[in-house]
Amino acid sequence: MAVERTFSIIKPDATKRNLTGAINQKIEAAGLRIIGQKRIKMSKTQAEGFYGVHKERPFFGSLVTFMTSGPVVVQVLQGDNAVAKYREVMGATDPAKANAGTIRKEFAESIEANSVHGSDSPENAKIEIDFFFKPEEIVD
Ligand code: 3AN
Repeated sequence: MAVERTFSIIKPDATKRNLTGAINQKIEAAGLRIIGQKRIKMSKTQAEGFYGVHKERPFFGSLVTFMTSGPVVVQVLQGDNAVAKYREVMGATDPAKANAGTIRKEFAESIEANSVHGSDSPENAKIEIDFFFKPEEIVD
């Protein structure tokens, strides 16, 4: 299997409840290595840029407000099949539909405040990593 990188965000609902460590434990237990990590307050411009594909969706404004409402932890994860593997570890977007043991099933509050983001393809992972990280901030 190919070693890949994916981009992760631990969202404000999770940092607020001190869940960074518990989420990192699930990530590492799945065999994914955290090779870049920083805690930031996302600006409105960053959130609007990052979620640009959802610009026309009815929840866009609310999503931007939520993502800028508190600290987030942005991460680069590396491992075999990292993109698909992390999406499995996260669980479905809607926590009510997420499988047992997933981050969203255990921790998410709602479809919006769903604790984590993970890239949906290797191509988007590269774009998202480049959006938030300088090369020297990633150490594998
Ligand atoms: P995922 O994060 O599982 O890839 P996307 O890319 O469809 O899901 O959605 C991006 C983010 O937008 C979600 N993580 C969630 O916070 C928010 N979101 C998605 N669908 C809804 C919805 N129906 N209502 C409110 N927020 C939503």
